[in-house]
Amino acid sequence: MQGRAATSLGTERRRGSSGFTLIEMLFSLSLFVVLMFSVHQVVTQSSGAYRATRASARLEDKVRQGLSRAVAEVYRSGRGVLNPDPTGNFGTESLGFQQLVGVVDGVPDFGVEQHRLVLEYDPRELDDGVDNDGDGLIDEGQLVFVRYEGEGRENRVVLCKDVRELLEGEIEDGDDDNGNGVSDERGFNIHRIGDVLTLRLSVEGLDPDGRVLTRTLTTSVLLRN
Ligand SMILES: [Ca+2]
Ligand SMILES: [Ca+2]
Ligand SMILES: [Ca+2]
Ligand SMILES: [Ca+2]
Repeated sequence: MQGRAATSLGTERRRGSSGFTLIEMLFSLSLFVVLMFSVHQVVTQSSGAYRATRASARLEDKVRQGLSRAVAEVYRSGRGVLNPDPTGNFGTESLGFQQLVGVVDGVPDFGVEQHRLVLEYDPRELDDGVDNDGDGLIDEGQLVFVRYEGEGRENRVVLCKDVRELLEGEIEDGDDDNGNGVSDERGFNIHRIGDVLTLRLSVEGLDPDGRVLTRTLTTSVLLRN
């Protein structure tokens, strides 16, 4: 009895001096490690989700801005000054046009200056199915506005980069794979039905894991006659 009492008193003294027994400390430590690991996982997952959301939002901004800039140039055009007239099954990715400069006796005056919206391959990219410039995108293009085409004062403005080679959901097979009424359309396409000019744009980017994201936007403009 005396021995057990001495042992018991010794345990109490060890607990009293350190606050915890060795087993309690090990248990606390392992619990702490598990908790920290869980917190780290949650933080990593939420920052990954945050970066993915940011990448998606940037791409949506990009396609919206690109298409808005194209519309801002073409909305002052008229049905009779489109070259080529983008009707039929295919529309066009290169549209020449004139812009309204005034109205004479109730008749729109489109002037003589020629402008163009055109989808070109990125200058560092070739049409070869390979990512030549190593940015993770294959055969990507850029949407260009050519002001005063063919004149000495001609100037070119890139309205949107990283344009998809073909519009989202489309493959080059002569058919309308994505069901939008136009066949084999490029990543930028203009198509006319009656007085309505429809512009379509698909852009690409990479998510934080390097996967290709695509965003597509379509808008329509009512043409003047
Ligand atoms: Ca590329
Ligand atoms: Ca290429
Ligand atoms: Ca289509
Ligand atoms: Ca097709």
